[in-house]
Amino acid sequence: MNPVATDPLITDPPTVQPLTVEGVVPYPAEFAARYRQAGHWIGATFDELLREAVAAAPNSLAVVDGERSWTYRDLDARVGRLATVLIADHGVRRGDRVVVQLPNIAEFVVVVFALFRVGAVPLFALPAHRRSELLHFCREAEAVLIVTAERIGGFDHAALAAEVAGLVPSVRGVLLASDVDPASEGRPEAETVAVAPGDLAFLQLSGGTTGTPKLIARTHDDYLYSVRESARICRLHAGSRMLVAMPVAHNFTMSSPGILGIIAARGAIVLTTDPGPDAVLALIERHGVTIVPAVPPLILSWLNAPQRQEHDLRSLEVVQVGGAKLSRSVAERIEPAFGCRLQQVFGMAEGLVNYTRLDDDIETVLSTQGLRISADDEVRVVDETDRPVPPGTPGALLTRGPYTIRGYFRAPEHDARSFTADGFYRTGDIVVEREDGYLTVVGRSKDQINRGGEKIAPEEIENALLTHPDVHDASVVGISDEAMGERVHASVVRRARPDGTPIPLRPVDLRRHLAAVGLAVYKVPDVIALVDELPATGVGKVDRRGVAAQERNHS
Ligand code: AMP
Ligand code: DBH
Repeated sequence: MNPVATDPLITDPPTVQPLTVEGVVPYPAEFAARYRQAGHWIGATFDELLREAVAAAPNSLAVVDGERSWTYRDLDARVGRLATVLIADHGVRRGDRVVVQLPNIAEFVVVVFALFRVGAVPLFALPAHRRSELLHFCREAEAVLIVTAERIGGFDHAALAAEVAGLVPSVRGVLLASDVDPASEGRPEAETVAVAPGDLAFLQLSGGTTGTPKLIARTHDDYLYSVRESARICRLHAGSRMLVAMPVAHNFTMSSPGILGIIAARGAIVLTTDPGPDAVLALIERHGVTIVPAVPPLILSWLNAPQRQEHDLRSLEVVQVGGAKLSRSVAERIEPAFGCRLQQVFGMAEGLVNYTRLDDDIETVLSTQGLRISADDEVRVVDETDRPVPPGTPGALLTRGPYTIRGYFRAPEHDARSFTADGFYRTGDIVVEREDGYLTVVGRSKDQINRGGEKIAPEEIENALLTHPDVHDASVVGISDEAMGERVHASVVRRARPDGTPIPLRPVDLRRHLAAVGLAVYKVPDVIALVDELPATGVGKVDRRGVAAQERNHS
């Protein structure tokens, strides 16, 4: 035997075996091989992404939050210290799930990258989530830790996290943002384990269409591919500065190209907890922001702010709008108002992301939601029987590809409905595809409300309303709204007394009830109407379109 080949110092290091987390639906082996061969999956991890940025640009600005600004070196030091704390003080191990509920503060970046370094798996909760959602996330994911801020927007998240931790046996503790950077200077760094590129990197949320929100498991390999390509498509560079005014944990602001794309480009992330025009316009000017992602209601509020004229916004290169359909009339105002390019972004946490390109003609930018990232994104536009429709004809969008999941986390029954037998995700969006592959979103077939980019499953709210003892029946629909696109409208039938008269119950009682059961703030209906009966379909199921039509006739 050749002694050289067995010398451990000169043989290839053993490749790290992926860690199996039960309930993650893998890509079929032949597809994984194809995506590797094509160079999409390069076998890297998010910790490596940060370490490369630190090595290449240690003194470049990485994160700005209020008066705090950190270089890549600063960020890396904080990540290292927190990784030690996570391992040594909280017993966090590779593969462990950790619920992260933080506002747009610098600690978010530290926490997420420290978890990546440890090989643990952040689950991205939104600040608006409450007990109902946090309980569900912790139970579904068997989380070991909750990371949150003491207060967000006046709400006591520390108390909520402590309550949830007390109710879910897997949760061993709560880490508060104020303890994220302990004075542990000089403490020896705990040893981190190797992480495989095929490992589960994090759990993202789906807007969902059922009673409980679904979790989306993404790997380092697949997500990094979408991040790198997004950074290229959006022309990020070392001088890019992204203002994050929407919730930073949203899939859009994480990856399209998001804060991860910024790190790939060695640019800077500017965070704000105030998405109002005063704060946003001042920050763009002060920090020379080049790119800003927004949902349509946000962009509208910035467009309509008279003080826009008073700010020097010339640093802006691109305003990205996505998450919900941007109306043409608003789209037309963006380039003149901000003096930069508009980019429409149509994406989903499940995978597929489409962008209008920065050199597209203005008509394409105004009238479409863009083109897929990758030539290997398979896009099918089909009729009710899953047969392809010709270009230019509306149809349901199905997709499969190198960064689109093959199934939700631990939801096999749901997967049977949300995926085709050959692994295409049923997006629930009705689109028109142009000959050249550009998509325009024209409607929706899924039972979901898109409230200014926040996705809501009517069934979840109906179930919450039905837990009130005086509610006999409830139906929730989206009604169209100028600013938000859609608002949440609930019709509620009260229980009757034995003499047939309804039990007194006011909308305000129901709002209180929904807050008490711990429903996320944005899911509480904008309108609650007390009605005598719900319109029924032939088979006795509530006719959602009927309720929406009734409502339109009233307003
Ligand atoms: P989710 O699956 O919860 O990540 O939400 C993704 C969904 O948001 C998509 O399937 C669309 O319904 C919607 N969406 C995202 N971006 C756009 C856009 N630019 N225009 C219209 N709808 C969008
Ligand atoms: O709405 C979304 O989920 C979304 C929008 C734009 C998204 O996930 C994305 C870009 O990546």
